[in-house]
Amino acid sequence: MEENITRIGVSLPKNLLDEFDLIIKTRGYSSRSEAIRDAIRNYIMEYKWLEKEEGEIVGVVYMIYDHTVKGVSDAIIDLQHEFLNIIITTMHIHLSKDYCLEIILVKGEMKDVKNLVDKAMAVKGVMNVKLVTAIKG
Ligand code: NI
Repeated sequence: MEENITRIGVSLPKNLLDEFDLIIKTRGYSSRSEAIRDAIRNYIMEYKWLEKEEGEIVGVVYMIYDHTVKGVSDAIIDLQHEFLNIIITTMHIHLSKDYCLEIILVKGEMKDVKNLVDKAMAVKGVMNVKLVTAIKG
């Protein structure tokens, strides 16, 4: 069945697109549009999953960021102080000359964890934020 298709124009940094193209080629996508549709579906699914969860959880928040972006390290520290009631511990790994990985162990209400994740995603210089929940109850 043919879906209603809308065309959109998107501006992307070249290196981001190059990397995306490389991945979709490896995964065997026949077109970039198809891969982008899948990526958007995953993004929506992940968001909805986070929306639905309630109650107390134990989880790990991973975030990758470029520490050379002005203010990003301070913003991440400020954020963690804001959420100190749900943060058990934090591990920082220097991935490369520019990139850092922050692993935050959290325990608390899902809505608070989600709030932390949303705010982390909005920090300029943060490239990727993932939440993996270990226990939900
Ligand atoms: Ni670092």
